[in-house]
Amino acid sequence: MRIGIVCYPTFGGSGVLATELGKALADQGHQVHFITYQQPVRLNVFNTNIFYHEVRVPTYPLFDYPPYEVALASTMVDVIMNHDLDLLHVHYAIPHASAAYMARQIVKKKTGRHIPFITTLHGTDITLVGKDKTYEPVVTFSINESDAITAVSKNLRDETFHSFAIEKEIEVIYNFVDVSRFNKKPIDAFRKVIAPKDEKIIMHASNFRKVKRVPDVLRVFAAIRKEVPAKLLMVGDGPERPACEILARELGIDEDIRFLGKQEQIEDILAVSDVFLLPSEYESFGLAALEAMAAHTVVISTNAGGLSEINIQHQTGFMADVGDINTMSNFAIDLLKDEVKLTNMKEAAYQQALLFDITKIIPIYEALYGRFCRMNPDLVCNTTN
Ligand code: GMT
Repeated sequence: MRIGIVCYPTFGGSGVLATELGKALADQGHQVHFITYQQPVRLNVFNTNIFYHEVRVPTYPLFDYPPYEVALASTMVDVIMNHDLDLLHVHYAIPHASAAYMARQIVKKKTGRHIPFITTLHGTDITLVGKDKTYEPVVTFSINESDAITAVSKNLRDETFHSFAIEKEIEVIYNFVDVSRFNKKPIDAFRKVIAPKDEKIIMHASNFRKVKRVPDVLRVFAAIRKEVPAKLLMVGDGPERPACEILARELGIDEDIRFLGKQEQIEDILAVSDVFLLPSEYESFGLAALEAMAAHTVVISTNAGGLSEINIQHQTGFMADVGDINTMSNFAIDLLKDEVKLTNMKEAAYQQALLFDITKIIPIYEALYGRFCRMNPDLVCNTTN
């Protein structure tokens, strides 16, 4: 098949997932065309089946806000027509679904062909941004116009039905992880630099937005550090980072924390970590947590959103209510003080991650695409448009 993938090219979960999906599809022999404004950060391989089409957004003095959605829809039309795409798969509804709708209408008018588009909902496109009344009508319309809609967890599917007037089925296709990439031996020299006295290593990775509640990471770490010698690695960057650096100093824990910024080799950092903290206000899925589990790192998180669909309480990790710093700290302290429990739980986390291995999820996407491929004799298309 010839598949167009539209996503944000950043370190965010939706862009990472979309890129890993495209790479895996290319390995299966499909031709994959990424359409976005920058080379996706995880698109770091050479594969003759992968194409990258940059969306250029020309500026003009009149434009206070250059019209990205128009440029994106036009690029989609160009790629569909010149590379004879079978379908588009857009990740994150805003503005990708409405741009895909527009591209589909244009191609239909020009050629009479119906180019199906599948929209995968990822989280904040629904729970935070999409609900805003400035965006809601367009989001509702373009989700409903999608030929198929998928959500990355049951929780996100339910949230979508709850917040929007959705008229068709939303299929849940869980996010995945390439376990073979994350199941790595720790690099001893790296561990020694971070934790020279064999301290436990705690880690957090995110985009440092409010929804991640990064100050809670620091407060949980401060409590752990009183009981267990430990170091904290903070991976990623975003608006809350400067305030967190100040808070770390105020809490007197800054000497035991390293802010590492954005990192591509996250698997090497996870491999030396014992516990991954994710105290988010909401996570539709928590791809970062799944990657941690695949690296034998125990996740201690909130029970918000879809996190309980991947992590099993007391078995593969721990969860507490949003803001319950005490409970998260106590879980971590008990675990880190008990070497046998820690080893067993790391293994349980890894076994759980195997259920979400890339090899299990890719065929589900391929089957979904197959339903819309023009070769399929039972073709299901939203042909009313
Ligand atoms: O977590 C973020 O803020 C980034 C965001 C994104 O759209 O890139 O992540 C969302 O999609 C990920 C991939 O499906 C999920 O694993 C994250 O849980 C989800 N984030 C939220 O729901 C806050």
